[in-house]
Amino acid sequence: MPILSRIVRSSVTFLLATPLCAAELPDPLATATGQVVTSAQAWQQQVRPRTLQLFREQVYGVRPVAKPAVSQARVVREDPQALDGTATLKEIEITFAGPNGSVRIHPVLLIPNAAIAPAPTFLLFGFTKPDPLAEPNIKGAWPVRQLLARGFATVAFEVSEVDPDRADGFGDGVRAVFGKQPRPADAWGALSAWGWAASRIMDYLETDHAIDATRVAVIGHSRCGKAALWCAAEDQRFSYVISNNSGCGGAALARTKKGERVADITSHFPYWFCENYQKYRNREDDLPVDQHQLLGLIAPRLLYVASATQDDWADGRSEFESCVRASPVYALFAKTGLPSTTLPPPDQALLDGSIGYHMRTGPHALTISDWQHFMDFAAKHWKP
Ligand code: GTR
Repeated sequence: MPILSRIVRSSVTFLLATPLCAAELPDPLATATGQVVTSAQAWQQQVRPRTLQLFREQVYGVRPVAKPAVSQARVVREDPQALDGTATLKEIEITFAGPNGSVRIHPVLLIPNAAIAPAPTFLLFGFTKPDPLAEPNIKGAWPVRQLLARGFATVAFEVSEVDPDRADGFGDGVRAVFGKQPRPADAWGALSAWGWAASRIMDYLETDHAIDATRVAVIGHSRCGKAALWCAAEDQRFSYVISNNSGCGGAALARTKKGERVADITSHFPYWFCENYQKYRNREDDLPVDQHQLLGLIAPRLLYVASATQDDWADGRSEFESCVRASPVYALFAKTGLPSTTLPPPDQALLDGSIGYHMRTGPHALTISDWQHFMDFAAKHWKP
């Protein structure tokens, strides 16, 4: 887009965004006919299925298969004395077989040896091969020792093992195993494929007696934060979802956000979404849904959205606004979503509602300090 129109557009967006009038966004409580529901049951029956379907058809794509008939998980390596004897490490191999072949992924699970009961677990969508011995790095930290010390188990997988994170990756991943050619305009994108694989890891966790499958969180940073949100919208077994700096196509509002827009993300990363999403380039107002409704699909479960002060591309203010706009769904379940409608000062976490939030000082990254808040939120709300 020419620079001038970009500037004009973003200043208009800014004016609209402060304050934002509720009528400009789809109502997360409205049915197809515009009727606003007033009970959790009515929302579950009349709003949730339709909202989910709209996100499938227009944004992330429709999954061709739920749980595959042939999906095998086995522990290929076990070390009961990992990390100086503090943890049991299990390397798991999961094979997905479909009409066009098969794909294998290798998640790594660590369980605290000090646990006396099945452990609550953080499942990380990883950019790289999971390595519990690596120093947590700035792109997608996995602070294994800190998690274990607080009694959490943790499992990580590399998203590219599921479906390669590149434009021409369709033929090499799980989407090719189950996909048909030509691909329909609502065929699933890579974000959905990654989330689908996390659900298959959940299938395994449900069989592991060391894990409390009622307390499994999915967490991802940036593109993986988008994938984690969509994963938990599709699969309600996850009781907690964490989106770190997920921005466009994640926690931030498509209509009013600054920084990255639908036109940007679908030019650089078209394969993350279904093809239909491209219809909304420079036409976000025509989207039948917006991202606060994605957050609403997590209700009444725990949700944490984290932003960063220097991450203008993701737009932390918009991520916060989205949490505010999702909160009426939590209210239907007699829960407080976000406990405040005012953006908190940097580094001050809002932990009292069922939606947690903080804006960390610094750049686009997943850091140990982000994780501390996510663990604090779990310790506060995640009761056995
Ligand atoms: C950016 C992209 C964002 C975000 C990020 C990442 O370039 O525009 O939407 O997902 O990459 O995943 O690192």
